[in-house]
Amino acid sequence: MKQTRILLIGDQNAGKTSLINALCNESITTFPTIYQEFRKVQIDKLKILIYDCPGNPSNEYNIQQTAPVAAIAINLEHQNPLLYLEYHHNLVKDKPLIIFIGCKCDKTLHSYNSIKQQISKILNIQNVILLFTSALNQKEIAKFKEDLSQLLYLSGQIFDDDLQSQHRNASYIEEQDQQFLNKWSQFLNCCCMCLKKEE
Ligand SMILES: Nc1nc2c(ncn2[C@@H]2O[C@H](COP(=O)(O)OP(=O)(O)O)[C@@H](O)[C@H]2O)c(=O)[nH]1
Ligand SMILES: [Mg+2]
Repeated sequence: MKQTRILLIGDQNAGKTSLINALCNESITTFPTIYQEFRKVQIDKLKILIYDCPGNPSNEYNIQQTAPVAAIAINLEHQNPLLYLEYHHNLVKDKPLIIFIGCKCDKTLHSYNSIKQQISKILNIQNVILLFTSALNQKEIAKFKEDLSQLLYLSGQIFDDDLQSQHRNASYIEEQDQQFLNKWSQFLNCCCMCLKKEE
């Protein structure tokens, strides 16, 4: 088994959590992410740990994660989806691999090439790695999985799972914390739902 870690950031509502849900065969989400969550995605023999970040960076938003890969989600539904691109890129520009993910491609008027060119121009980088996908389209998700795992293998940013077991304690504590936080976030989501109903 091989594994890697991805820090997933980008504007609130870009479709980050829905994309992870789709990768895990879960339904798309309608609630904002409150706390940085730690999710596991399996693509064949590659285990990917994805840090799903809330849209607005706060104290809880830990950018200094051990993830060697950063993914910046772009909301293709927006007329100007690259408004905060520079800001997000600045947060992760030290990562060895940065990829851009155009989310909600089922709902866009932007073309792949024009988004790629704009990213290149705004950030002044030559080799922009851009993937388009839609959490609503199974075909798109299957293609995304294939492209993502190929990209990760090619980049060399993957590691033997044995390495992970040497740090079993650290990883175990992290996962326990995560389970606790996930419960909290579910609880808070329920509260939000109740408040909405009362309004
Ligand atoms: N049409 C369409 N809507 C999506 C897609 N992904 C997410 N959404 C919707 O966009 C909104 C924000 O999604 P969410 O995953 O919470 O975004 P996040 O804040 O980046 O985690 C939700 O209302 C989702 O239902 C997609 O691929 N296509
Ligand atoms: Mg979210």
